[in-house]
Amino acid sequence: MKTTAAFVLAAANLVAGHTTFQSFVIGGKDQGQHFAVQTPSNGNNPIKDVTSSAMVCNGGTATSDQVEVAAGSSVTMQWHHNDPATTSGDSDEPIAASHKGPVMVYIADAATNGEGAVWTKIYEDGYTNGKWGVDNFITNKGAITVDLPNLTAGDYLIRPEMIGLHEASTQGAAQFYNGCGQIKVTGSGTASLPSTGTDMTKAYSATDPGVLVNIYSGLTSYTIPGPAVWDGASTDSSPSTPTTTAAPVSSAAPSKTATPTSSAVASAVASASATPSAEPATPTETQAAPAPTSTGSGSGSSTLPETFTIEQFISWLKTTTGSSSARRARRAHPRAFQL
Ligand SMILES: [Cu+2]
Repeated sequence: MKTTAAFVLAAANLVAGHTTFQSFVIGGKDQGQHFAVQTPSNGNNPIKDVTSSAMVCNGGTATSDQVEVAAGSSVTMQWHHNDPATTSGDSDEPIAASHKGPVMVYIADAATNGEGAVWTKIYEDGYTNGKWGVDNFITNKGAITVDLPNLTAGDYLIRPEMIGLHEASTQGAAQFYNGCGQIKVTGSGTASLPSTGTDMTKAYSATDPGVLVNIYSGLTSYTIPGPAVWDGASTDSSPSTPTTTAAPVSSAAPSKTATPTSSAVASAVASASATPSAEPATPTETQAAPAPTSTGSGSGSSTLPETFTIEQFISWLKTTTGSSSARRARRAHPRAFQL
């Protein structure tokens, strides 16, 4: 397969549907790519080890730029499949639709650098009436909008996160995506974050019911992992109580209007240098999807021979793309085409 590897990897790059947090939208205005948004260290690839230090800010490094937001106002965090965004003709923008799972947002005092038990959950959207947080995220074109608590003025890190559960019936295969943004909260808010929060390297376990879960078996409810959403007032958060969302959860419907007037404060512009790359190679694909015949390797259409010409490869790719079963297989198994 020496001669084919490059082609297969190229094809895998087209279908690996990951995502990253890339910009703030304040008052309807995009503040610029990676302005006050830390650039992840590993492109758009997911984290699979829930104890990884990348669970804090996706390996990003703090920069001195911030966006200003008024306490109690709404903040929108924009994600894209590729980094930098390739929005036109990218069917996996902002994330592959196979990546069903919850969307959550945490906040911490910026002085902590996000390290330790310092994070407070302020938003979550799990699984409500058959819709996942990620489904709503796709409907909103990759925008996650939250109303900030009435926080005391100061510097904070805000950390949106989502989990791709499409392979999560295998332990260690859930895909975690997070990113950290740097905000300066203004105004005369009075709510201080709870003194003890959540350590993001200990927030989840690989066996949490919301992390090790088969989403293809007629799920009727889903337990969002991590702490409960803070009520915005109490000084004590409850870091160990996960929320089950059969019923709608608080602020599950993101509002789209950012009414407060807020301006971006520029002291530096973060560089957007992360290059998307293929997900690390995994030799086995164990997820049982609803369509048992979907193997991802062109079932229902032509098979690619061991060696082939570019023309053969292109025509194979066309038959594969045109086959609905193969397309479904790709959606359900985005890594099935990778080596
Ligand atoms: Cu992905």
